Parts: sequence; structure tokens; C-alpha cells
Amino acid sequence: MKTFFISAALACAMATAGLAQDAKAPEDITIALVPGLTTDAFYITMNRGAQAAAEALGIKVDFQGAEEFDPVLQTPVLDAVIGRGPDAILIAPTDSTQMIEPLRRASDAGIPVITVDTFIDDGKYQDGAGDGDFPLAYIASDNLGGGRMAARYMADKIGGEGKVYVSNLRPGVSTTDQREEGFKAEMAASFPKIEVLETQYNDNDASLAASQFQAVLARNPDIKGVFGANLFSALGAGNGVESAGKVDDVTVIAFDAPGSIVNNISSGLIDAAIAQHPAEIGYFGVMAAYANLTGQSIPTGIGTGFTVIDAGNVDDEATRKFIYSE
Ligand code: T6T
Repeated sequence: MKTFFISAALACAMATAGLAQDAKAPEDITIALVPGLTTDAFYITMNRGAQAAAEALGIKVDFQGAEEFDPVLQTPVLDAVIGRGPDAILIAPTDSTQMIEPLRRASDAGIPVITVDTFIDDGKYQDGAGDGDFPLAYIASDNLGGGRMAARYMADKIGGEGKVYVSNLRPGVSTTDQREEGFKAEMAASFPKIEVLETQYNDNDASLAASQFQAVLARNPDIKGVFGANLFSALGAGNGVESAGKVDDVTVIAFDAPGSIVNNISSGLIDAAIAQHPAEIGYFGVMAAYANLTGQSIPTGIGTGFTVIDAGNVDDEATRKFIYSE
């Protein structure tokens, strides 16, 4: 019962916020887009989608972020954005717990918050449960499902048996945590002869991910595969495999699809890339924010898709649009 009253109060506040914005002309509306980091092809592509939506609506989208994927660096950027008073904030929070309080400051200032790509708390918003319940919506890939897809591709490529590991960013990031969870769950459920070794965390540093491959190989000369759970993890794992001269023996499945990874599919270094659709995340993020600002109700979650790129379709025209902009 209590939950209902909290939700109703929030719904009223949202409706009021929406009505207050009704009077603004589109050219006076600015939405801030705060990426995980500014120099990552994934977020650059997300911004491309966001700008396309802004152009269609006649509003402005301001892309402001830190140069590294780090809540300590993202927080002051967010505080500066809040200080400028945008009409709404779209943000990829860099830690599911540490970014709750900084984002509450935006919400308390009356700025609607929508998270894109990553979530805070449990990612279930507006349900009256949890500290980080206040964002209006979460727009992202199905990261659990994506991890499961990666496991199935890996299992197929290595013939259903052998040792593999996950090269990952760091714990506490919702997307990459879920990809790892999905990967391990699918292996445990469907491929009992595959052993998933301890995860290697690289802090989004591709060079570290490359040297970690060398160390895992030294301990496990029979290693069969690496799942790179995001762009830098996959790039680094691929480079590590190449430097070790193991391209023919070790399967690399990449999450994310910048040009550098896609080129490595053509050369045979990377076996498959699970391309997210970041431009869709940006586009629908802006559309959802605009809908809220103009008094429409919006869904609390919007899921975007994947395109798996491998040797079979890497040269197809239809695949090219899913390669991230750099
Ligand atoms: O994989 C994406 C994004 O989905 C994730 O949250 C963080 O890493 C990337 O930006 C790729 O570097």
C-alpha cells in the first residue's frame, strides 16, 4: 500500500514537471547527455543518435562527459551540468551505487533524469523500491541476454569444451556486470564441459587487458577463448592473443563493434562482435525526455537490439550501419 502512495506522489510530481515545460518552445529546450566517457566510439555513436533526434525535434542536446569511465570524474561533470539547469539529463552512470547520490541532486533540483546504457541501483525505476528509484526511464541493450548470446557463440566456436575467461571492465558497472552474469549463467546451464576461469578486470585499459591475456595463457596454455565484455576489454584481449601468436587457437568474442574490432573480424583475429545499437539508445533517450517534458507519459524501460557481426556478414552493406562512429 505504501508503495502505491509513493508512486502516486512521484507520478504527480512528474506530471507537474511535464506541464510546467509545456510552454517552452522547442528551440529553448536543452537536454544534457552525459556519457560514460567522451572518447569511446560507443558513446560517440550514442551522441550521433541523440543529435539526430534533437534535429528532428528542433531542440538542443549538449554532450558533456569525462575522459575516463570513472564515477569520481563523472560526478563533477554532472554537478556542473546540474548547475547549468538543463531541461532533462540523459546519463550513463559509471557505477550503479556510487552515482545514486550525485543523480539525486539532479532530481532534487527538479531536473528529470533518464539513464541510458547503464543503470543505478537495480535498474527498476518508478516502482517505489530502492534508493535509486527516481530516474524516469532506462534505455539500453539487454545486457544479460547479450552475455548469454556471447556464451552461445563462444561454445559453438570452441566445440563445446575447454577453458575460457571474461575480460571485463570493473565490478559495479551494471552493463558489464550483467554481460558477465549472462555469459556464466548460459555456460553453466548449457555447456557443462566449458570451464569459465576467473574474470580479469582491466579498468577499461586495453593494454592491461592484453597483458592479462598473456598471464592467463602462461597459467593455462590450453586456453580456448576470451569474451571481451566491452570495447576496451575486447580490443585488449584481441591484441593479447595476437601478440602471443595464438590467433588460430584462441576464440575472441567481442561485445561492441567499433571499426578497429570489425577490421579484426576480417583479419580473423576476432571471431564475432556483438554490436549494440548505441545510436538507437541516444535517439530514443532524447525522444523519451522530450515526451516527458511535453507532458506525455513514458515507459520506464526501453530495450534496444543487437547485431552479431562475424566473417559471414562483415562485408554486407546491411551490417555497415551498425559499426560505431569514431
Ligand atoms: O560497452 C559499452 C557500454 O555499453 C558499457 O556500459 C561501457 O563500455 C562501453 O562503453 C564500451 O567501451
